Amino acid sequence: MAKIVDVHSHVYTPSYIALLRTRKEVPFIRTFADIGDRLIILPGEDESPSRGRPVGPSYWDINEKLAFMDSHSISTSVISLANPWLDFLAPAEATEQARLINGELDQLCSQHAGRLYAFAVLPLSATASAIEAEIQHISSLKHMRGVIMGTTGLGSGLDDPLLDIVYAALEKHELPIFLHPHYGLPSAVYGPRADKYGHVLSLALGFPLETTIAVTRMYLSGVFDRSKTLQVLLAHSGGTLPFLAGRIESCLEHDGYLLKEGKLNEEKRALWDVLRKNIYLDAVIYSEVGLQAAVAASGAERIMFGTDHPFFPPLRGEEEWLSARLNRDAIKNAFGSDNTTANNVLGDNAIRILKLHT
Ligand code: 5CU
Ligand code: ZN
Repeated sequence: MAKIVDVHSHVYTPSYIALLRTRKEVPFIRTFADIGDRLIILPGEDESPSRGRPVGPSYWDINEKLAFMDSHSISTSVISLANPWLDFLAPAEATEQARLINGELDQLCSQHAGRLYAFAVLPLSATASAIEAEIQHISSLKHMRGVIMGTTGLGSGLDDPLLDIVYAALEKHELPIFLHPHYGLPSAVYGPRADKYGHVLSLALGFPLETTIAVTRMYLSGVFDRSKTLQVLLAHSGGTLPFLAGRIESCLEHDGYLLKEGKLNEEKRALWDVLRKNIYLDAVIYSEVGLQAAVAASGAERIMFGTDHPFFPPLRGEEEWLSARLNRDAIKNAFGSDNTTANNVLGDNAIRILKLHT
């Protein structure tokens, strides 16, 4: 029986939930008289008629995570704090919370050894050297297999040269970045009737485009030319990066300004090379078409199954989560009778890449 490993699985730890309950501004949890507890995290969500999403124990109770894993034949999950992580906290509080939450995550993994590993969280509002110190600490925790990061970096994005010492520390400790969206696109692009479309535009398009832009900026700024062994796991199969990589390369090769500035020299690695050596992609794409693009871009040996649990719960009380089934079916359909490759994507790649069960 293939081992299924979920590399995209979130928790809000008890201390983070307590923090969200104290807040009055996004992100926060509030109890409404008519609709109960709501998790309001996305920009502008406090003003939208949908009032975020219902929130309950599946977001924080590890027994619910384990029950979900059991009912979906998932043997191991690599859990990560969900968005917006510590991005909204002042530096001192972010630093303190990162230490606390990483300890909570590591302890949860210890209590369920072999079933849970984690991606740690970083205090990104703090200085690069405070972040570097937390990376050093994370590397001493037994169950940490990388760090989850949003797209803002130290405030001006992941192409910020000040992040080079963070990337170098992650390379040194062989900790991959799990790059995950949160902010989407400016709300104006969704138009004046966006409220009528629920969360569809921001989650289906805003999230993947945010990831695509963030990693393309990293690439264009030369992060992967300087940090040649940095590993980045892109959420949602890389947003649209696999599909757009050719266009990004072509625009680069046709840019007269960059040529004049000497930026198109031999040191500039091809995006295709970065995709095959520095990028891992989760398989959270819900269709064979998207998965095939991910495989074509990075190779099946760099793709890992995920669910995004506890987001996207079934709306009609079904036991099987549609989100998990679609991602599993996409793998089955993409690889047909090639069970070895399907099993690699379902679990064996994650075991090898993230050094699970060691
Ligand atoms: O449903 C959502 O808003 C989300 C979210 O915020 N983060 C995530 O990872 N998936 C879905
Ligand atoms: Zn997610």
